[in-house]
Amino acid sequence: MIDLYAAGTSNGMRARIALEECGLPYKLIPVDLAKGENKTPQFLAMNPNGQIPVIVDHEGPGGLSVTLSQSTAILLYCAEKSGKFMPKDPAVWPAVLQALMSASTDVTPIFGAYFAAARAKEPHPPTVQLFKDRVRGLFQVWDAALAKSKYCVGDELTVADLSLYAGYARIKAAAPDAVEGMPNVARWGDVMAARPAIQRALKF
Ligand SMILES: N[C@@H](CCC(=O)N[C@@H](CS)C(=O)NCC(=O)O)C(=O)O
Repeated sequence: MIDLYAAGTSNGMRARIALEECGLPYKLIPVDLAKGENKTPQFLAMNPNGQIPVIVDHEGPGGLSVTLSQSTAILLYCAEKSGKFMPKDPAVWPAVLQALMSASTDVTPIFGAYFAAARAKEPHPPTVQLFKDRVRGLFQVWDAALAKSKYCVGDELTVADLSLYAGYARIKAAAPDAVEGMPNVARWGDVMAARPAIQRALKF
């Protein structure tokens, strides 16, 4: 059994999507960020950065317990443990890695910056617009890629799709205009949203 400490943010969703899609048994332990539950001594012992998501796999490699933070590390850990969502053809792996990192390290943090700027006590409109334009720019590139393939990389659903969908779902809910007018992204988003595991994962 795996314990998942998370909240309904894009990083929290990424970890939960990974567990659900990989079919790994887990228990969700909700963490209330507004109440500072991520800064308690118990939580900091698991992740000194005081951030969700964190998993504790009581049956990790060699039967030992593993504590892991970083949503993309959790995603890759689950994929490796279950043998799912890694490309069958090793020649495709570099493209999947590139797509995965764009989804995890471009989309989510830039959206996080946009969200923080937009919700600041005294928002600075040009800064808010700058980050929103950056999010749009990233998704315009995804829209062009998804015009040519069913999933992020070819016809096979991989860890890259799971990562990108976590960011996309959050952006679509919180700032829909950042991703509107992109028909191929919308088509891919509908395919992902129809997956029962994704639907379970997004219910925080
Ligand atoms: N790179 C990390 C980022 C984790 C992160 O930023 N978590 C946020 C929620 S999305 C958090 O816990 N924020 C609370 C805080 O930093 O105090 C990951 O991918 O997991």
